[in-house]
Amino acid sequence: MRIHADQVGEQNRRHEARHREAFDFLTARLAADGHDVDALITKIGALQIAVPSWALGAGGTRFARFPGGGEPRSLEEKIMDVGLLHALNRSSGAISLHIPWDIPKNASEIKTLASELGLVFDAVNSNTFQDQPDQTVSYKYGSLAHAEKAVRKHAVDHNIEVIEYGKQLGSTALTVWLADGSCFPGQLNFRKAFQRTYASLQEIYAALPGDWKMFIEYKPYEPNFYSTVIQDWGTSFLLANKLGEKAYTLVDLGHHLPNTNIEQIVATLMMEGKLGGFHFNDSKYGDDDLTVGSIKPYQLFLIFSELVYGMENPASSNPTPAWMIDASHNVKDPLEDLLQSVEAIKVAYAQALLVDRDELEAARENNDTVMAQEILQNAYRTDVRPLLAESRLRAGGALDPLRAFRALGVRKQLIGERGMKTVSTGL
Ligand SMILES: [Mn+2]
Repeated sequence: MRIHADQVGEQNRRHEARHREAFDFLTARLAADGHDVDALITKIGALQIAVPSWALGAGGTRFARFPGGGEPRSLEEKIMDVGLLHALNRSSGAISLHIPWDIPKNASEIKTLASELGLVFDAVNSNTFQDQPDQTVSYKYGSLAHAEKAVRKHAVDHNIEVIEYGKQLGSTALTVWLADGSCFPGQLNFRKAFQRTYASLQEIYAALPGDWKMFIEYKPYEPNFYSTVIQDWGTSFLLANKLGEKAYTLVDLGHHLPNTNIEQIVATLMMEGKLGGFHFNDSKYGDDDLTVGSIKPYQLFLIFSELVYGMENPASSNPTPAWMIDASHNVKDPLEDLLQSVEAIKVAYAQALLVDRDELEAARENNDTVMAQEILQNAYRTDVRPLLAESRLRAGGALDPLRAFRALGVRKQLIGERGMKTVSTGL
């Protein structure tokens, strides 16, 4: 199924009067505070967040999985689903593939379909955390860090194969996340595990095309519960620095121990020009992969405040990070969940754009703690949703993507086309 412009227009007419009232009210306030509202809307509209190919079906836990019906059965259908999101919010214009779950069998057809829907291919993701049915070696005790050279080589070759698939589709980045680590004290020689990982990554790095980046994702625990080889941003940063200028750290919001100050990590990585990728989700306890902004929206705002500062004051080699959602949907409709996540990301971004940087710096230089907090929270407490709606309207999207999704009966149609019992590849 596809959503057409006239369907979106029809939905928008129902909400237009209400939107206009809210937008005019906010515009007057922001303009009085010295903001260029059109410039804000342009920036908000330009932020595109990639959707991972594994997030389009129901996610499971190790206890159970409860699919909701109409899940995409193929890579083509996954791309169609991202196309539906993008038609509604005009902000999900990229898809991030996971190999081998989503191997493009006919790259040129896949590329054509994506471009018809206004989508590009974001970073490609390798998988060395599970054994594939035909695999001759096992990742049970690691992949790039494995004690046996044959296993390391298999994992290196897989990553190089992923790069080849990415090249066919026009991706320009490889994300490497390793489950490598140990479950029990004494199991692993930390130094050897690091050195093997570094050597394996060097081989993969050597296969990167000139215009590609490598994103190194860290995680403190799970599936290994005692140690993880790339456990934190410092280890990822160390590897990225040793590898070279095409290697960057990737921050996944769920990959931190409770109460870690993620915004400070972001600030440091951006200062060094080494923040390459970003995975959005939210969590209460661990890597819960919940809807972005559902648990800690203020933390998300503080992180975006540092991201905006970093982008406005770039290090010489600083790229704009690749934005991606990395979430799992156990009880929600995956597409509705993704619409909510994109909205939460853009709300935090828009609020961060409202921070008066000059006033904030003045307050900091004067040790005016009270005013520094006021400035941040004034921005955070602004209801910026009319700005997001206006940016969607100007881009041909829906004023209210979630309500349009329901009013258009998207899930019902998908179930009609694909059936109740379909299962999407992924986690
Ligand atoms: Mn991730």
